[in-house]
Amino acid sequence: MKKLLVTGFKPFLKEPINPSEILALELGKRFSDIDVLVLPVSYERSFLDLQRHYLSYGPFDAVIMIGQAGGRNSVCLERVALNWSENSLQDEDGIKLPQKTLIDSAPASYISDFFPNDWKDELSKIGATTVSFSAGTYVCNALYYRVIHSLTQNKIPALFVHVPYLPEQVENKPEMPSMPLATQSEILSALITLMKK
Ligand code: PCA
Repeated sequence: MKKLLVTGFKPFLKEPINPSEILALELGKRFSDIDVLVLPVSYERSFLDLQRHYLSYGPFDAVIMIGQAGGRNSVCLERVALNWSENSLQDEDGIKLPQKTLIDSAPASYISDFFPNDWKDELSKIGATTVSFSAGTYVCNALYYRVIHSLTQNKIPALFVHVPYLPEQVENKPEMPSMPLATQSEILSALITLMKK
């Protein structure tokens, strides 16, 4: 039986909820054998919290990190973790990273190549799912990069998954796409089942 660590993020930027937190907690109830962690939207503390859990309760066979990507209309399997920060937004600690590499003298990117493109097709039968080539340049990408570089070192699968807004988050944003929680949850559950195989 494979042991998975699944993480979500707290709400950020004045949003009252973050679907990734709700999903992580729900998945923890659905799969009694996975470890679940909800992380602060902090460059430093998100990594430190994940690292502490990983080293204290491992070894793990895979890590799935979930985050919200408002504006996207599909669940995005992130193929690339980029060694770059460039974002005008502060994190919840008030930190704004300079426009530079996240880790000096480290590879420009890591590619999560363990999952075949077929997974996207299989998950798309449940709801819109795509393979994305940019996890952005904010806290999610920074976490993804540091987890692969410093923890998993590509020895076990690590995957970042960005999810759209929930319908209640876009009630006053008519142009914004969203996806019901039940659909997001079914896609993530199917993904976990694929990763456990
Ligand atoms: N999404 C942000 C950070 C936390 C989250 O859920 C991001 O995409 O970087």
